[in-house]
Amino acid sequence: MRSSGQGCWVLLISVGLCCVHRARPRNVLLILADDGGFESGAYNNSAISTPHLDALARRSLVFRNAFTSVSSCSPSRASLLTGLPQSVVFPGKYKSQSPMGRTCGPVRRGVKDGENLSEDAKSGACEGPASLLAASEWNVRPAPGCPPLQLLRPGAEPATAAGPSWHSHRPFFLYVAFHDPHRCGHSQPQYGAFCEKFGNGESGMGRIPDWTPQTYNPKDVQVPYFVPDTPAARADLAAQYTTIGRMDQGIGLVLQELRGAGVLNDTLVIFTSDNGIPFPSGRTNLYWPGTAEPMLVSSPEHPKRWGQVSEAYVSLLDLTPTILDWFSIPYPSYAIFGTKTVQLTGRSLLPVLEAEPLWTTVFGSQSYHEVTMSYPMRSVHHQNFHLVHNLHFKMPFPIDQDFYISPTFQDLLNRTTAGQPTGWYKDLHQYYYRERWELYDRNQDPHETHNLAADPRYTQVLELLQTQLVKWQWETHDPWVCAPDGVLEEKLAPQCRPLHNEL
Ligand SMILES: [Ca+2]
Repeated sequence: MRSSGQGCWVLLISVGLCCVHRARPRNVLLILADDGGFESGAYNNSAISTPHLDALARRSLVFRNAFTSVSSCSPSRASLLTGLPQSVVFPGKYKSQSPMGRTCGPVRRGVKDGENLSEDAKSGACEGPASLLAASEWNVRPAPGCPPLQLLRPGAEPATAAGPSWHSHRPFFLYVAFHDPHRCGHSQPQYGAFCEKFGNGESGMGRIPDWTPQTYNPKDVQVPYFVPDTPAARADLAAQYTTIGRMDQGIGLVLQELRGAGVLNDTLVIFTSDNGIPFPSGRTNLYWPGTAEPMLVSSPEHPKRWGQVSEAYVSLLDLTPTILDWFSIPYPSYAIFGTKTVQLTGRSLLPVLEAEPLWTTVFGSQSYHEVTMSYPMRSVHHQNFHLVHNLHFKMPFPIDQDFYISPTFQDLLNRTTAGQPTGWYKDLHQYYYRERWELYDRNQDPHETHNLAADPRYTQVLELLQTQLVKWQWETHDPWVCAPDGVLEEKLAPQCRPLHNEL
């Protein structure tokens, strides 16, 4: 499947192993949606058709409490690939100047215009998966002098066409990151708010030959609680559903390729998304809609867990240790800030494939989305409680260009200024102006609308979660650990020095 506009980009990394003694190599396929949520049959949405995700879920452990650690595209991917929170990765590479660079911090993320080609590819050996792909920033193409990879090519004969590459003795880590279902109305409005028309065969839209578009009646979509129930938002969701269908069919092609090549039963397949859906309280927020993610983990070695649901609280930060463990690769030891050795704070998910753990805590952090959107937040989920620390709570919450122009938000603005009912669970004033501490009991208040931080009955809970949060910030070398009422001074021993700024 060809991708829209900026398209999907595929990163293929061969993994050199020294310690694995299997007759056949273990592989990993990591599939990432861009701004994807729970719009799939796998998560009980009966209004959308996602047969390939649903089939994958039947071979997966389905996580109900999976969270991204940061609610923005690039920082999320940087965290995913490093296993480190965004507050570590981005300041480590860029200080605080350019948080939205389209790179992934200090990580060598693969191949870009040949500069990071594998040694195999440079030599023209064309052996092993690493030599087969060269990805420019947004597109995929064969490495120079190497045969084209059949993956995603319409009409390919899967097993034989994939050829000797898949039969290499070398294991692979295949990272397939779709552009769908990201919005594109701000950049390519001619294709629709979600580029849902791109490639559908209509005049001027081009045709993606291996995509059968699915269209939806706005009356039929399921409107999440955090989205206004208005005709504009329903039309927006219907467009989103169409692009999720495009991704779903793409996932089917990828899985069919691996199946045809005979490697699916050696491959750990993970599906998740980088951040919440691009609607109010979603992407760029640390509320539940901004950070809760679908996560399917399909292990061919753990069929007893197929189709089961895990309640464990897990994070995208857990994927790096999971993948390293799958390959029996020791965790890396290196420093970003001078002599401070970074540590993976995530946990391998492989034990969860054996038995349900009692994991109840995950952390989140957000500093920027666009460079003008400095609104640092930190959060912790602990059991049913969710704490958000809004460090810049005196400022209005910032809105990104992409979301601002969306039909849903424009309709919300117009209705608000016209004094009309918004059909929304909040109002704009509440959305823009937030308390410094927000504490929610998601058992009693799943929509996170009743802030308990100032309720004396929850003082102990508040203090427990605050303690957990600041401990995690110190452990992860968070430069914002003292904000907003102190300054981090690091000479001699790191400590917070008071600002006396009346906070
Ligand atoms: Ca994203």
